[in-house]
Amino acid sequence: MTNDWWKSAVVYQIYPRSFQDSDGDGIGDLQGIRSRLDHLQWLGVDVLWLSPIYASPHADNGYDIADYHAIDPVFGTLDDFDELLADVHARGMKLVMDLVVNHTSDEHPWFLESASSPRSPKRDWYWWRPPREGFAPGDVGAEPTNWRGFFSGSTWALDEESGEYYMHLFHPKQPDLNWENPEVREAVYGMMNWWLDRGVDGFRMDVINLISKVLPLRDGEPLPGGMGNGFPLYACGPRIHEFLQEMHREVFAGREGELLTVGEMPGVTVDEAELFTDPARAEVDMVFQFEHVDVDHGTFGKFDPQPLDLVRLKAIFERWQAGLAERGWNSLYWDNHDQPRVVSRFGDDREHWAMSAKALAAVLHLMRGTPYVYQGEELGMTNAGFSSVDEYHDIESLNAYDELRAHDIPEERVLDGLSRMSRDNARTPVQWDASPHAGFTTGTPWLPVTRNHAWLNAAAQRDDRDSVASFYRELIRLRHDDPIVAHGTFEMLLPADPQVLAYRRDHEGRVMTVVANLSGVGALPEIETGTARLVLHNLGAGVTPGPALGMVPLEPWEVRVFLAE
Ligand code: TEU
Repeated sequence: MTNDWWKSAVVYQIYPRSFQDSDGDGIGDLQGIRSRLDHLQWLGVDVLWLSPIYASPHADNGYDIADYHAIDPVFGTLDDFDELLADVHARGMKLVMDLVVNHTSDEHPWFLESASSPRSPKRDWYWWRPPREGFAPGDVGAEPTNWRGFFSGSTWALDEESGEYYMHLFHPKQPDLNWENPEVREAVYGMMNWWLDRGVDGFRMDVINLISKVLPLRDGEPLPGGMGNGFPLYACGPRIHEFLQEMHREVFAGREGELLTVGEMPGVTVDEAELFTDPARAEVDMVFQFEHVDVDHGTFGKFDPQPLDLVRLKAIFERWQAGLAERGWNSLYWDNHDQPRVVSRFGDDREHWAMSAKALAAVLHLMRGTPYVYQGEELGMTNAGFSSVDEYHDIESLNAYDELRAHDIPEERVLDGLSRMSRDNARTPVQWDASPHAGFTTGTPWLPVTRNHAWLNAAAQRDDRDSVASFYRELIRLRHDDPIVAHGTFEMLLPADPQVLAYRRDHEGRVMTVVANLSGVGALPEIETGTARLVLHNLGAGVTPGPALGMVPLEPWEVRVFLAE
């Protein structure tokens, strides 16, 4: 296997809580995943990425880990894990774990020891600070810095016992580890090697670009609403490359060609990503950037979504494709457990549901990079359609509701933003069939199944060669079979066209042209494809589209892929 085998691989993300329940408790589990491996093998994916399955109090659905060496009982046991891993390997697939080491749970023994006393030998495993000078513990403004956290509110929580504060960029039950402490790094590397020695094939690294903070800790620039922007003081900090290169030496060295490592990096730039993913620097194989999934954020952020500006989105893709063309590598994704469903977000989940799901899939999968398919995306699963705040579970959404309402944003507008952007949209159970809970559970699902599962489900699509799932399967096959997809160059076409996303791939004299009308009205892209043959389209198996482009309008949401040999 070559060291960069992942360039022609496709990764499938499983959010275990919502994938398949096997014991009727309404929560997905490891044995449930085992029962669905046929679907994943049929789809043709190469790698499975499991969102966290470790022991956790689930304050943030498992991204708050209390024991890195234990499987949470809701998901099963280490034996269940070993059985799943053996099945995945027997089927020729790989399995990577979610590595959450910017923070632990506040119920992790490391934190319990650290918080037990200011003189604890583990006090310096986390970020503890006295109140701001001139303030008493608990005073308004006493927090050591003015940073606003990812889930609203301060990034500091007060420990009444000691009168000191501890840092948490996310939920108060997710205290940040102090990576300046070599004991912390050594413990993390030891845990990572324990999982790799168990047979795991790599890691997705949760917010890994946040582990190096600028010292000394200080206030960020003021934000509207009275807090400060700490992000420049903890994102891609001064020692981040040093830490990742040390991690590579201590964990990945000697395992080249076997593993896949992807760093989730909020706010990462193309230039930074080139450094992180340059193979010569031995840091990570690829990163998850956020520019294309932040493109529709409005005045008050994510929950103020704006209509898609396709020209802006194309410029983002073009910049990332060009920036990592020579050195480094892109990941390619629309969906994950933090993002709304792309067919509802950037497509049309009503009149042109299947066409738009397929067109969005094609333009992503045929770019240069490693594609990630999030569970249910291959079915064209849609947003949940929640209308009341009581239907939401996600801590980010619930905190955002409280914060926005506290700033007198009308409830109707807040609920509209939640219904379109909440992470819960991605966390409804996978829709396997038309039965009462879509075949996900025989119990009561922890989050309700979306009603359209009656017709939108895997069983209805598996044997339909025109289904969304069959289209994803064809895209994955194309990546496996034709090197132009993984290794071809990339050139964006029609950059200023507000409807059409088109680009050209070139490999050893062969040229692939992808042209997609990402709008609900007809388009007439000025693109000549000469004698190229049509190798893929989304008009249905029984349809033969008209002659080469430049002469024939594209239907709403029509995508065509041409190949000139
Ligand atoms: O997400 C990191 C992150 O940046 C998210 O907060 C994301 O920006 C936001 O949810 C998008 O609206 C990772 C995990 O993927 C997420 O599920 C966790 O909640 C978070 O880290 C803390 O571990």
